[in-house]
Amino acid sequence: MKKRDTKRSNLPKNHPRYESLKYRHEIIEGMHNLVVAEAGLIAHGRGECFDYILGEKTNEVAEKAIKAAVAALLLAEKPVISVNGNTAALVPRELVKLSKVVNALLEINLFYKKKGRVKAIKKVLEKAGATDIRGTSKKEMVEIEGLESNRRFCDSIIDADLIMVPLEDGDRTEALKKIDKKVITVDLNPVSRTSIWADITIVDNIIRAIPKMILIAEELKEFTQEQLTQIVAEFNNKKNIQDALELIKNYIEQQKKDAFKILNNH
Ligand code: PTJ
Repeated sequence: MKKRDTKRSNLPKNHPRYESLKYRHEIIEGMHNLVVAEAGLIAHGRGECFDYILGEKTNEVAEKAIKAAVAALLLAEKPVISVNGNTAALVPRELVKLSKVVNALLEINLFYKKKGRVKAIKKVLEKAGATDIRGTSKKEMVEIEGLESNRRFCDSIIDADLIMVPLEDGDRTEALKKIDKKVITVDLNPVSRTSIWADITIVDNIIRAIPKMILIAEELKEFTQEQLTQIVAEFNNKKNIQDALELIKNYIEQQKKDAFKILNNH
């Protein structure tokens, strides 16, 4: 039987889509190591599609949300960053760094239950430098009311005032809002249920958003509580989601024009 090609170094660095191939590779490897759920590959593909129609860059709309999210994390008393398979495979070191800069706990919380997954993700986070990882012991867990999925089991999330839930599947943000939690998400789909329900929606790729959040956090750490409160108060999530949709519309219009120029010259 042919051996699986596991080396990221086998990807041609001069390939025009090297970055995208690199992250696909991380997701596929993550699936082989139990970190990523099989459905995580499909979720990644959906993310790639939205990223494409956003121009594959962090735009000014995302930057506004990132600033508000970091300010909210710095203001929170008990912030928690929820970690799933895709985020652990794509940005493990960055998640750990962000949790340290904003003083948030990391909690593993999975939609797809499978023996060995929590252990595999814990290992990845520990390798990335995490020392205090929540959500690893079923005995410590409580259930969030009104939630049917495996995400209902949580540890420090139940006591948190603010939870960051990147790449979510919908139901949980709604359930968290019903128990008065503040929610931040990173989701390339501006109209997913999570995006609509969250208090702060960062419409950006997690691979760009988390490093940017770390940079902004280093800067905002020096701000006073009043200054941070003002940043959060001035942010309007509804307007930001509308602006993200407007950017997508404009990008597609431009792509249409560019494609027609080529097609008309065929
Ligand atoms: O590890 P688990 O078991 O907790 O499962 C994780 C996944 C992601 C499989 C699970 O939460 C899921 O099925 O999510 P959905 O319903 O596919 O939603 C994920 C959302 O994240 C979608 O709106 C995607 O567009 C978006 N997304 C995917 N990749 C990225 C992304 N957003 C930001 N950055 C990405 N790289």
